Amino acid sequence: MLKRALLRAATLAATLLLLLLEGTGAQVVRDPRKRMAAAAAPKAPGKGQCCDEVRSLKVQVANLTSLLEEMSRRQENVVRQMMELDHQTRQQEARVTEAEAKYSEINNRVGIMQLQAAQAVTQTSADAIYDCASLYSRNYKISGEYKLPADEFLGTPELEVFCDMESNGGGWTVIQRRKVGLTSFDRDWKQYKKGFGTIRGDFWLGNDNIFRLTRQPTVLRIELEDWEGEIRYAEYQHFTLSNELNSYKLFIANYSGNAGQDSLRYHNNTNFSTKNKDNDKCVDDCAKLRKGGYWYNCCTDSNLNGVYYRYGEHTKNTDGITWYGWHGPNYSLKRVEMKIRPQNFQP
Ligand SMILES: *[C@@H]1O[C@H](CO)[C@@H](O)[C@H](O)[C@H]1NC(C)=O
Ligand SMILES: *[C@@H]1O[C@H](CO)[C@@H](O)[C@H](O)[C@H]1NC(C)=O
Ligand SMILES: *[C@@H]1O[C@H](CO)[C@@H](O)[C@H](O)[C@H]1NC(C)=O
Ligand SMILES: *[C@@H]1O[C@H](CO)[C@@H](O)[C@H](O)[C@H]1NC(C)=O
Ligand SMILES: *[C@@H]1O[C@H](CO)[C@@H](O)[C@H](O)[C@H]1NC(C)=O
Ligand SMILES: [Ca+2]
Repeated sequence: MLKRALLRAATLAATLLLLLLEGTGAQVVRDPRKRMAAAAAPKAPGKGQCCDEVRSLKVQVANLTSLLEEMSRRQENVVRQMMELDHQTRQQEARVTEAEAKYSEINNRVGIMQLQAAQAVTQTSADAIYDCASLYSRNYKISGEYKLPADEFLGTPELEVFCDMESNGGGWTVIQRRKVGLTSFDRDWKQYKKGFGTIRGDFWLGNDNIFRLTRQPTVLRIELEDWEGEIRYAEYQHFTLSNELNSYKLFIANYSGNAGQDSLRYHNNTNFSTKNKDNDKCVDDCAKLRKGGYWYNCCTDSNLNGVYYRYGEHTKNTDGITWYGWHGPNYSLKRVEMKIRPQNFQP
């Protein structure tokens, strides 16, 4: 683009030069007598023709000069834009490098923690680790990914979990997270039973695992964030699931928080439903309507395993990640985390 502009400017300059020559020297050579006559007699007929030509040439020269000026202005603009782009690219590169450095630092920290946790487990097998709260009480106080050991007595395998060791005293085992929005939560019974997703991103820990973790008296904390960046929470001093035979029925009690009207209460004492298992209390098939697995009643006062809608799309549907008590039935939240810890936990 720049090259073409320069080429055009050069062509114009050449044209200009030609025109100037034609307008002055060329004319003198062409008809010297006429010129002399014109000088001698001002009213001679040749003079008007000559001056018209000169005037027209002057106009053309003026036009071309302004064109040239315009061209060089544009060229300057292009150069400035290119410099600006270059600057932006360098800034972006710096930001990516910074993010990468942070990511690998966090990765390292978590890696060390995992190693230490594993060692701690093998060294003191008498003192079992049940959850993030037991890790916290052994001084693992950095949030991240941990491995809970297999429980030989229950016959449960080892379990990867994400521990939130910071929020409200720490010791939380995260059982659900929505924040990236690329993992579908419209899954079947078996997948909700086992769990799915990635422990650092969006996931459901699995109904069997949640059941296993809530056999001791357990607190549930739900953190919600909207697209304006505001954060609210709902906490239940008591939270349990039934086992699979009893359809993972939900039991919650003693709500507190600032997320408006308690929007999980409506789902209390309700069986879990998925798209291939309608256990709700409705003639409708709530799991299919709301596109998630949840303790559907008829159907929802909250739908934390609903469809992830991004900003701009987040107010248009009723199957999103909703919490009616805060933003109503048509507002899909930006981030949700559900986390649990024992009632007797001491920060
Ligand atoms: C010079 O520009 C003016 C207006 O921009 C236009 O009317 C005129 O025809 C141009 N003259 C020549 C010789 O290009
Ligand atoms: C919940 O599931 C259990 C068995 O899994 C069943 O006996 C009970 O009727 C169900 N409750 C409702 C409300 O569907
Ligand atoms: C849930 O139901 C039980 C009774 O089964 C009740 O004791 C409890 O208070 C209810 N929870 C809420 C939050 O209303
Ligand atoms: C709810 O809180 C009250 C008062 O603190 C307590 O008496 C009751 O046992 C709690 N209920 C449950 C199910 O934890
Ligand atoms: C929610 O969206 C549905 C359509 O998707 C619309 O019929 C309903 O009026 C909306 N409700 C509110 C409260 O905006
Ligand atoms: Ca139904």
